[in-house]
Amino acid sequence: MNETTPDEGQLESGRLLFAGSCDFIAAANNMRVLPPETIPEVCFAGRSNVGKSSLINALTGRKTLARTSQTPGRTRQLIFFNLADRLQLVDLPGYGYASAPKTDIKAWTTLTRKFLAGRASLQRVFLLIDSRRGIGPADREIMKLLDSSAVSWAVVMTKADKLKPGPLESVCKATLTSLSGHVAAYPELFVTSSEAGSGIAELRAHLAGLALPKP
Ligand SMILES: Nc1nc2c(ncn2[C@@H]2O[C@H](COP(=O)(O)OP(=O)(O)OP(=O)(O)O)[C@@H](O)[C@H]2O)c(=O)[nH]1
Ligand SMILES: [Mg+2]
Repeated sequence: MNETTPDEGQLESGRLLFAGSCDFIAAANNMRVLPPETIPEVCFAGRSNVGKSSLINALTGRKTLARTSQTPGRTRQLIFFNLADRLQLVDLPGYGYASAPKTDIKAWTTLTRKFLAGRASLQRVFLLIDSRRGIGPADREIMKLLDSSAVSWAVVMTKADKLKPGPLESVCKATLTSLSGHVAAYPELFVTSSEAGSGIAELRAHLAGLALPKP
């Protein structure tokens, strides 16, 4: 399976980045109230309930930093977290929640589109895909949006603990195949479980490569 495999030094850099301070900075529901673009940023996008907030909690090792929920559509704003003034993590509202009012979907698309297109500090978008579902129609729409926004993006498979190794490998293969036509897509997958902790150290290592160096 085409998974990222960082070396010991990169793993250690990732560990150190996330061992430092992590602070909630801002919650924004429009472009006028976004925090300043002072340090590199990465954001987490994906369907409602895919596990964006849980992933941020697993990365930061803080169980209740980002609010998670059984109810899809919990995160309705762009939530900014600052890691030791080296990297900002942005938790985006989920899309594709079937019973969300049309106006909500439109508001999400408008705000997210603006954010993705106009945020100079944004280094990478992580598109989360539920391992049990694979890429769906709503994800394909977002992939198109990401391609047109000129920001590089990578896929993170979530909830890997829910599948046995064989089916997990199949869904990862199919996902990688779908990525091949997207030039701005990182050609490897991050396969994670926020519940079991798998793949989290590898993703931290990758994020450390996008962060400002340790002072
Ligand atoms: N088994 C398992 N469950 C997970 C994992 N990650 C998240 N979940 C569960 O999935 C549900 C949704 O998780 P959230 O992190 O709130 O999802 P979200 O993408 O932030 O959702 P919205 O904010 O609504 O867009 C919760 O019940 C989590 O406990 C995982 O790795 N394994
Ligand atoms: Mg959330």
